[in-house]
Amino acid sequence: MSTQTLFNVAVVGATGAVGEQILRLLAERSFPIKSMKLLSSARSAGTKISFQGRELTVEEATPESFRDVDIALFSAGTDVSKALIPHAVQHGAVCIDNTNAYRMDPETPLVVPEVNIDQISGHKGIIANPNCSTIQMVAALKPLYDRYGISRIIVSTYQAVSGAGAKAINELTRQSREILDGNDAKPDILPVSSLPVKHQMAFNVIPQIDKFQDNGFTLEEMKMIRETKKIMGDDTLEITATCVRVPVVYSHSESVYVELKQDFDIGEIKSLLADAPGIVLVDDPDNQRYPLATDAAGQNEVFVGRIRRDLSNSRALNLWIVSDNLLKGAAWNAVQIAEYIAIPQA
Ligand code: NAP
Ligand code: 3JN
Repeated sequence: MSTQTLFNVAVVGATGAVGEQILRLLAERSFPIKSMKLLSSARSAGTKISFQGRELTVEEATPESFRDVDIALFSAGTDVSKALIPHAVQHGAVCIDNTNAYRMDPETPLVVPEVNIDQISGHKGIIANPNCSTIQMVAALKPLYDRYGISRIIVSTYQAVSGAGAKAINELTRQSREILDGNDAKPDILPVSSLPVKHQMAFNVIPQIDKFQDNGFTLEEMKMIRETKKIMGDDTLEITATCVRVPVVYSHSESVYVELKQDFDIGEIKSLLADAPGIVLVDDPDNQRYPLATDAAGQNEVFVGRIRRDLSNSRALNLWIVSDNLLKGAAWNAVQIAEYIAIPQA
């Protein structure tokens, strides 16, 4: 009889929107846990969270929190990851980082299991989870990349407010009520940036996610561009992105134009996607069936539809890609990686 190895696990950002989903998934999937440590800032230290039927107390995350931790999942922002991950690694923990802190570090694998799980074997204590908008796009495009090659991608995103954290969800709800009650909506959080200018999110569309860079793109757009090239292992890929916040609570949607390197058959494209791991094909225009944010919310998969050959370029196609940004875009991708580390694969 084989005995399963159990792990001391820490979740940093346990009180946040992503941390909550990580805890739910670890419990639901019976992750092999010896002990669980819930970490946050000093603000939430002392909060009680129920995990696998036990009430655990949240502790403030400090460099010493990682003594005896085997696997640490970080989703408390880039600054926290930069400050604490080196200590966690020094204490021997394998860190799965949901933030931008180490994604482009050449020593750190940037992993979407369906695309490049082979990369994790080279980790040096840190494995980075890509940005949510990147994850769902590369998961859907990988089968096409492998079969035909991809030369160019043009993506426009329609991102849910939950991508900006629990406070942004509250902001959309509050503003929607204010407007429906006939009052002015008071902008407070979005767009999240260091500048004091804020915009109404309810009944609006904001073409800014994260701060602007010197080249006129936002950081979210640059994350998509750089991360996609790193994950695909292809610096020659031409990519442009426009990232937009929409008044949706869960699931990011993306309109993606892709130029392939070879001629293709649209039926074969659909079959490839229907058979791809983690992808659900929803493409039945006759019956008005296509991926919807509301249907993807709460699901781990990436949903793809509206697949059609481009009218201006016969080697290009257009797709609509939708996935729950807190799940495949963050928590589920991280838990998948944790399972690859912890559980011997068949
Ligand atoms: P959130 O709902 O605002 O939660 C933030 C979490 O971080 C809370 O648990 C908070 O604890 C904790 N935290 C904040 N400052 C801290 C500190 N100094 N030390 C320790 N913990 C601290 O945000 P979220 O949506 O869960 O996102 C959290 C982070 O995950 C983001 O900043 C981002 O880096 C990453 N993320 C990644 C993706 C992705 O695309 N893969 C998607 C979403 C988020 P308190 O309760 O004490 O404030
Ligand atoms: O806004 C979204 O929809 C996704 C946001 C992701 C995010 C938010 C704050 C900080 C990130 C990220 O994952 O890239 C970060 C960050 O880690 O820098």
